[in-house]
Amino acid sequence: MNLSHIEHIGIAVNSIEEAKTYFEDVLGLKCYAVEEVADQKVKTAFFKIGETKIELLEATSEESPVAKFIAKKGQGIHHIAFATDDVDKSLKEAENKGVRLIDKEKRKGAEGLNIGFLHPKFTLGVLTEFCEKGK
Ligand code: CMX
Repeated sequence: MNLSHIEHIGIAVNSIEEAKTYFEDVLGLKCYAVEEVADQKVKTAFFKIGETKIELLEATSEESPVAKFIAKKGQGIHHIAFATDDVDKSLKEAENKGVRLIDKEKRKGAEGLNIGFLHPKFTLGVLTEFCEKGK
């Protein structure tokens, strides 16, 4: 599988406004974008460090996967996203190796990226995402 780097780490938070102060005031990172992804029922905030981003995730509805995650586990690391040159191909490869897919094919995520998720029950409990630059 042609993965190049960790594209981002998603962190579920109760409030982006409150969480931002830790990343900005303590770690000295700069929030460069805030975006709502209606399809995923989340608001996101992005910070960059090297090639990797931190994506803060705040639920916009009680039905959001992030709201359910926080209700069960509290705030914390929600998913890890790997950069690939072809999300559909990476999903197919994972499926062929016995991993259950959440997404059968790529869809649009934050920042115009194409994304696809693997089921955490098949990835050692770590929700895993593939990302590629939007085509
Ligand atoms: N990491 C690890 N495990 C997770 C998880 C996560 N982020 N989210 C849910 N789970 C686990 C739950 O703890 C639960 O485990 P148990 O059965 O042992 O209790 C199990 O998965 C089922 O969880 P659930 O709360 O009943 O939720 P669903 O089955 O309805 O959905 C999942 C789970 C992973 C399929 C769903 O959250 C999903 O489709 N996630 C992908 C999309 C997403 O998370 N979008 C938000 C981010 C979008 C973005 O980055 O832009």
